[in-house]
Amino acid sequence: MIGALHRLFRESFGAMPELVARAPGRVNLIGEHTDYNDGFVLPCAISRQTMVAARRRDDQQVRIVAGDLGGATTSFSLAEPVTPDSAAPWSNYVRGVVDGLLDAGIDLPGADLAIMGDMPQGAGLSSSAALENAAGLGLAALAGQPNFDRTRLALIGQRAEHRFAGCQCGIMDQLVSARAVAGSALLIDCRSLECSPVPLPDGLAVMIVHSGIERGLVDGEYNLRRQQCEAAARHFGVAALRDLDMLPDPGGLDPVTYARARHVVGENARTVAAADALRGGELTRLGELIAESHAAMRDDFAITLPAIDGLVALLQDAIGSQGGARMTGGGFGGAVVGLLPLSEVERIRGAVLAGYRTPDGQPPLVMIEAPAAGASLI
Ligand code: GAF
Repeated sequence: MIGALHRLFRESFGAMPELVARAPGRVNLIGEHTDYNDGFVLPCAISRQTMVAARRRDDQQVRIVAGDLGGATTSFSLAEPVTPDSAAPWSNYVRGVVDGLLDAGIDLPGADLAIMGDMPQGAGLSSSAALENAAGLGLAALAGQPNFDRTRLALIGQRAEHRFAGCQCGIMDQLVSARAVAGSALLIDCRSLECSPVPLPDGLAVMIVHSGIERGLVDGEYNLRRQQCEAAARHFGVAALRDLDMLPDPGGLDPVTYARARHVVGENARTVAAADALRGGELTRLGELIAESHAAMRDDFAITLPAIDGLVALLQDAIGSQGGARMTGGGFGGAVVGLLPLSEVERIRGAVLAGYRTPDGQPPLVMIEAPAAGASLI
């Protein structure tokens, strides 16, 4: 990919880039919709990633070319306030990061940027967080800060989502893409932002199956879930649902909002327990927790779809008691994750390819992942 990226940069801007930054996508093993409730998540970074090649300019222009979008281009000036552009929505992640870096007092030069990645679109594997982090790190490096603090980088990416993309997301995607450790999942306390690597046991495979149902236009549902969780926290008199170890009686809370809270309170406990099970190599326990997580996302949080439930059931049946499967990510499409013995990969891949078809009738994309490292300059 790096050769193609260099070529794109040279053809677009007539010179070689000064540097290339990369940031990975992620798959969340467990801990869904807990991050914006100040809770726990257990994602790992994946080998699929986004790269941004960058070169300083002498003026205040920022020019961007997107290799994955047929060479689409856009530009803006640092001399004026940076704003979202509805004509090039793909560029809003970069615009938002530029605005965040400027707001943080980073003295950004003008820049030429070329973007390229190998993330499947609409799979819910955080291609936007990967783009934010790669662009942010590349720009910070151009401004003389190649070791820019990774937590700060993640917070700037999250700010870009909130202000430039309209998604009131939590911090999980940006933080794991910025701070992941190769070979490990990351147990993140989304209140303190403490990240504890949890090494994956030898012989455990992470399988990702893209349902082919693209996540799209679902920010409204996502933001609604967040509002419901915040309403539940207010009702129970806590700062965030993280503060509840046990679910209280509803006390007049409507059943839908109560069910949302039940998912989050249970999911926080499941996530901490799953990190322990992973550390201990207890695949059966891990599988049970992951199955409970999926059931709660389906029944209490209402973010799965019948076709996704069917794919998860297929994978769970094929895996049996040594591991488990669930939908991963924000919901309403995207990917399913399975944890299973490495020795069973080919049999289980075969079962998935034989038993599931995407909405356009194709066998699904199946990826076997080893946890990758967080954002870096290359
Ligand atoms: C999306 C969001 F961006 C994350 O912050 C997280 O809330 C996730 O959905 C659900 O766990 O990926």
